[in-house]
Amino acid sequence: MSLMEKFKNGLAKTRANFSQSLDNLFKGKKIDENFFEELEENLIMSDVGVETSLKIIEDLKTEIHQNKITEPFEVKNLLIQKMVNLFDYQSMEEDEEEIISDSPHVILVIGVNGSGKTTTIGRLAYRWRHANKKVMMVAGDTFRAAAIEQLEIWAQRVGTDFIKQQAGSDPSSVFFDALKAAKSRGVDIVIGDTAGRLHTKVNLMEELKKIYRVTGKVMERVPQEVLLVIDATTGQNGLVQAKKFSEAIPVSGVVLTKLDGTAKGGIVLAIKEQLGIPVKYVGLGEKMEDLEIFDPTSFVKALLE
Ligand SMILES: Nc1nc2c(ncn2[C@@H]2O[C@H](COP(=O)(O)OP(=O)(O)O)[C@@H](O)[C@H]2O)c(=O)[nH]1
Ligand SMILES: [Mg+2]
Repeated sequence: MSLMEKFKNGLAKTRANFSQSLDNLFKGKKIDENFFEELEENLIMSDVGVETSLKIIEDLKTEIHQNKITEPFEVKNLLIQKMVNLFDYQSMEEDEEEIISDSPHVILVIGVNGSGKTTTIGRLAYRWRHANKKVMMVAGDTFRAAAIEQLEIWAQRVGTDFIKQQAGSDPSSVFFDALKAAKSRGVDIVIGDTAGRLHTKVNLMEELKKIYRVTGKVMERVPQEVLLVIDATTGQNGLVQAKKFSEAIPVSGVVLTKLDGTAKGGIVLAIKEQLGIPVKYVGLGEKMEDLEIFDPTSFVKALLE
């Protein structure tokens, strides 16, 4: 199945909501203020976000004027183009290859409870195992015993190394041990879980900073990747929470989970605009294989075409 087909399947709900209402608009008779108002409303309803929607509309107006476009159906391709252009980055397919020459490659996974961190770690590990990489998972969410057990089950399923300590222990000490072990065992990729309890608690943010520092010390460089996991179904609210995390440590990419469960896939565009962080992976279902590299063109086309 092509990436676009996978996106189409996973985005069934969003597509039903988003593209159908837009399609009606594009079948209309003329491009007037009403047309733009409806388009704006549709974008905002789809969680694209107010600012981002306004920016898209403004750009569209300019281009429609410049290109003397008069038929609503012609706006559709223009809109697709605008949306793709919002992501001024390449998908990370190539980056993923580079990782191989750079081991142990450390990936920290952060975000609020329930966003899908542990599931994402399991799926990332699964991807890497398929590429014949030696993977280690680190049980850095020491706040709850259940979190450690949940990750251990993933480690067994996927077949990775697994480093844990008792519940309640200092997460940076778990990372310290894990990273030392990763170096001596020749691990290619270390994927670390972290706690996600109440993002407003200062000590959680301090904890993340400490993990970041400890990694720097043991590896003599900061983590190559800090992935912030956001639950797409929480919409604009999820974005506000995510901002707090990205203030604590530098985030290199977003993993947007549960896109299959929301009718508002536009959140992908809002993330880039509001957080300025590239979306690197998206979760499109509950299975082990349902984590995909995010590719802007396939994504936007799957959404609208
Ligand atoms: N439908 C769907 N469910 C997901 C996805 N990613 C995670 N989940 C579910 O979200 C719930 C919370 O995930 P978990 O990894 O435990 O979140 P954590 O608290 O951040 O570690 C679990 O029931 C997962 O199965 C996804 O992409 N799609
Ligand atoms: Mg978890």
